[in-house]
Amino acid sequence: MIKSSPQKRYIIHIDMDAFFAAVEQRDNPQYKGKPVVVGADPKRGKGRGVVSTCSYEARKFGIHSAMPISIAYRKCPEAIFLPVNMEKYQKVSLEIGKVLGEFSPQVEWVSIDEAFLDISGSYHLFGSPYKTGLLLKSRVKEVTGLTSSVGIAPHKFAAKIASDLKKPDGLVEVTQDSLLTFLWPLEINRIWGVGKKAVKVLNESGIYTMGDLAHRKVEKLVELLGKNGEHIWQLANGLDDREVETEREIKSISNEYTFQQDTDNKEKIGSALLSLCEKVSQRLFQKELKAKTITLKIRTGDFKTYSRTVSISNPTNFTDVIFKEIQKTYNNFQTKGKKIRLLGVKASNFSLDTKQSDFLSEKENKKRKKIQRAMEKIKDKFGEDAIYRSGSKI
Ligand code: TTP
Ligand code: MG
Repeated sequence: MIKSSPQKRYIIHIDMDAFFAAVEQRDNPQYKGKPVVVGADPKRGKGRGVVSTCSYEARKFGIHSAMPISIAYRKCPEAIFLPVNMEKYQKVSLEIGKVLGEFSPQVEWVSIDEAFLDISGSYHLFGSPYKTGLLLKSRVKEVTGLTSSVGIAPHKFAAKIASDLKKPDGLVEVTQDSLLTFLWPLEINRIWGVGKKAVKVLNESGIYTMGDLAHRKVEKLVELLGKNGEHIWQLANGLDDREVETEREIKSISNEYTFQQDTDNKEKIGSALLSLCEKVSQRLFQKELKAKTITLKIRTGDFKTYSRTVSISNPTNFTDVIFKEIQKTYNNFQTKGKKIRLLGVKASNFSLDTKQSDFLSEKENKKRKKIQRAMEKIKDKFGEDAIYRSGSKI
């Protein structure tokens, strides 16, 4: 069923350009205009781990996020290789958050460097949706010294695609009238939920673009892709009524990780749990929330799913506190010799974080640095793909 169109909305999606690398170039002007790679230590091409991101100058050499660092080194040995300084990027992200708040009270963070804003009720203060986008970009530049790319559209799906089209420093507006002309020539892999497998299935049925998809019967899509088929058919037809969810409306924050192969390797399980806790903590921090309840989800190789919930006395958004609870819970879980297929960490039962500044107190900084170092070691050992869950496609 096609859902009825919601009332006229203007949604902005903003995504920072080459975020970690751009922050490093800003703080080290001698790196400006040069290939900069942020990620694992390349150790003259023999390092393990992956590229977190790289500057646009480095992208010209074929380097990209999640690429093994050894390959990145081979592609451009003269590049400037830098370690990930997550604390610094989180701080910048917080500054960006403040700027976004000037433009709308409805802001939803998707990851450390991207967010949606519903400007339907506020764009008139800035002239028009397009002018709002322009002003937003220039305020972000003014406050952080960084460039961003912005998409403006009647819904989240098109706004996210639009922000990506003219990177870096892009601004693309899609109006309700131009929505389908905008979407239909685009390839189907831009749709959330359409991964490599689905692309193959669709291609085999002669579906390559969103237009191809939109013109098929919805029943055909359901036949090919199951329930998700209906959702992507709606997106391709320009229908998306998902709201921009502000912090207070979010009931829980969770991240999951599926192992490439089911495992009972304690170190791999430990590193996945730590990374999941780090991501959940990062998102809590970003949304200025603290959680009172933490849930561990475990799926074993036989597809049975278990969840274990713990309450914590002092609401938190600190990685180490969450990780300690999760570790304890995992250790109490009886695997009965079964291997683990998936792990998930969920934080819920929120209270607003009123003491955000505590986060940056010296003591906490030291603690987080320690954790960060532990994570870097794990990344070095198993490769970042073992613990990084990207995929913020929408
Ligand atoms: P992205 O927005 O995907 O990438 P980007 O900002 O570096 O570049 P672009 O201009 O294309 O948007 O991710 C934001 C940050 O998240 C990125 O700077 C580093 C981090 N990240 C990883 O650590 N690993 C990854 O695989 C990806 C994709 C991102
Ligand atoms: Mg980005």
